[in-house]
Amino acid sequence: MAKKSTPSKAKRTKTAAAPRTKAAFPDIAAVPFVERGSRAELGFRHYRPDEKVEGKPMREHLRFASAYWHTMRNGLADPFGAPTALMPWDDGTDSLANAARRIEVFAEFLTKCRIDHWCFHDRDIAPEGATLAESHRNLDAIVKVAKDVMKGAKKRLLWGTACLFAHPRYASGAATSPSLAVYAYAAAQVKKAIEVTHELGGEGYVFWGGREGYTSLLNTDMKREREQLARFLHMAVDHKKKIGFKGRFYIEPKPREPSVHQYDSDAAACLAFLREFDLLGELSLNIETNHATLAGHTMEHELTVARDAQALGSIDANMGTDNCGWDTDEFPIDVHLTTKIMLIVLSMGGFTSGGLNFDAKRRRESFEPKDLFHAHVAGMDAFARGLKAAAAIRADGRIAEFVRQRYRSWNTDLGLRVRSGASSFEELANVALGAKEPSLESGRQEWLEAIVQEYL
Ligand code: XUL
Ligand code: CO
Repeated sequence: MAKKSTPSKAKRTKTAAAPRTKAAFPDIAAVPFVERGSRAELGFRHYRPDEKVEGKPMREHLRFASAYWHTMRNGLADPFGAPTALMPWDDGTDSLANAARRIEVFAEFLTKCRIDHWCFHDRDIAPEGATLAESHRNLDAIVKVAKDVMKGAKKRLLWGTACLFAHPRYASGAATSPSLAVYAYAAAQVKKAIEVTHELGGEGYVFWGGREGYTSLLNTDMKREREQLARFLHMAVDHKKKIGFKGRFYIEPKPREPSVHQYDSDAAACLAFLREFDLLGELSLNIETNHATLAGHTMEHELTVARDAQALGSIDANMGTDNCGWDTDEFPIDVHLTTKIMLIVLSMGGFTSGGLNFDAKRRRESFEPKDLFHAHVAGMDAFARGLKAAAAIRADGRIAEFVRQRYRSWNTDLGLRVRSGASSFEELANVALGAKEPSLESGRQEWLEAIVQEYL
């Protein structure tokens, strides 16, 4: 799928010209707050940034971010057809002036859409040069612009990352490439991406293993590749400490696409990898809904696995089409889904450095600039509703109480002895032999689901 920018060698200028100031969305003002049932075309029905839920403003619970790669660089091409997105501010070149202009447009979008954070890949904000050194220079020039513009707009960087998947050099992987030259190139790119994320005040840095996997085991030494990847991450951690970057590192699980199998296939596989290579204290997980679905899990399963390991760092908020099997990156508009997500986020006491990044794109048919607003507003309202519903379910308390009661036998002396490791098979066998047949209690799933329904 064509969700990433591909490097092209179009017209290029050497310097980032001063950005033009003309509005890119002249007909759109800051999205207003309207009442539920209002016929206003654009407006938040549910999201109220300053309204408190469980004592904290919604904006601090939700920490929304927009993804630069989708909002600014996704032309909405698909494997069968050309881009459709109208981007009147973009002159279609790979010039630095055009790249600088896009940053300004993005800040205008974030401001009008009331989104506090952003996320980027290095190659989406600045064009790849003819050499690595030139790519670094391009990135520096645009980071300078972004630092100024985002400071002026009061927008914070949720996380940065490096694009290690679009360029042909990474066809066989980056940190898991069979070629040491490619590995070194990837290290240089990630080193730089961490540095500019630090420069931009980033609160995190994401490792998504775009091509860190395999298509055939006939040509792949999986053991070696996983060890290479672990070394790569250790060096990244060392570099982070060396430069004093305090942001959190995240791994983003995904089972396949583009590879047939990717090493970071799901939350459990990532946690096992981090434990195996002694990285668990250094990296948390960035869980994406559509990746959970591709892994054959629900989003709440993936979030629960991460949370229970104290490793739930951030969320890429989107959803997929159930019966399609592709990473369709749709905006999350399912309130049942957002409620379950927010139940888990609230249960761990909220995000710290993480947030809800809309790693999502409009459908190819929704090609007008205004559709960018509709898409984000729909996602934000869905999460505002999910947050309120989750808080109401917690205040109701029946579900939590049911779960507590379901495990009550574990609070007896015997239960505590088992949990603390003080019991044995002998003791349990004696208990079971001296007792009646254990009784079974209903799991009441449908009743619990009905309670959730009450709050949607
Ligand atoms: C790909 C994906 C990426 C990561 C960042 O499916 O989700 O955009 O979020 O590289
Ligand atoms: Co993602």
